[in-house]
Amino acid sequence: LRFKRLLLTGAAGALGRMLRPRMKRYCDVLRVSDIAPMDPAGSGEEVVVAPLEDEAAMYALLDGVDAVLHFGGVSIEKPFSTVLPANIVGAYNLYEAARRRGTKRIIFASSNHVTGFYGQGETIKAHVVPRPDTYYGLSKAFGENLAQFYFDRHGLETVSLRIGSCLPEPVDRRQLSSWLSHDDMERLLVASLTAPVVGHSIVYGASNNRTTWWDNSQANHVGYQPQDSSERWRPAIEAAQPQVDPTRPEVRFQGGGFVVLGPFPFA
Ligand code: 15L
Repeated sequence: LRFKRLLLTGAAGALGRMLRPRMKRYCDVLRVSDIAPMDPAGSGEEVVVAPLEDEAAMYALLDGVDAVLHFGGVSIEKPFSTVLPANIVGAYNLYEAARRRGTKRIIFASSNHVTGFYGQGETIKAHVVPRPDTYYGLSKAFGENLAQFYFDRHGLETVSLRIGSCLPEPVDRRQLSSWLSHDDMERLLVASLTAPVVGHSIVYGASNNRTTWWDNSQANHVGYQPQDSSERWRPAIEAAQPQVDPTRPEVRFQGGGFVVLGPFPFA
């Protein structure tokens, strides 16, 4: 697997910083962008400061790019006025620039918070009706719809990744189900970049955990095969965190603590 140039947006973020050295291995040039400070360019890297809400900057950013890993934008719940320019206007600017530049494929860092109001007792497939749990989750649902529209209208392909909890290791009970290891994140990106035909596909980004809420059978063609599992952390997590009241919203719903965040807390 070798691309001429990949673009990684959100390179200063937690996942961007983890992915930058990993994804460099799959391309001649890795272009990285953010609005926050980034490490200087190493060999085979290009570092570009580009606000997602700046249409001209995004058009310049997409020049010569084979595929995009879109990890830029707001990654947690914020007021709608903060989410709007970064995640909604920004996603539009990215797709419009990619269309005009002829970019072939975008891997979109979506989130499990698109479906955060499904219950932790349910197992859902990617094609269920979205039930966003936050303005943040709503903006990711918009990004997925945008991806579908740009595929249907323009043939620009996307794999939308409904990422669970991508951390070095799981740290709470919820993450025993939602955890995605860093190595599995890399496997997910490689599969998403290399699957011959994806159209617009949606894949939940979780490791091969024993407990899961997500059934990826509608995305078998992407070829993602997770290798890691949260199971070895279960005894320590369950001992340290006694079972909490199952009627509490953060325990009832897949979105966990997100469902009670923000300006209009769940009542
Ligand atoms: C997300 O979408 C967030 O970006 C991340 O910070 C985690 O909180 C994750 O979801 C999660 O649900 O654990």
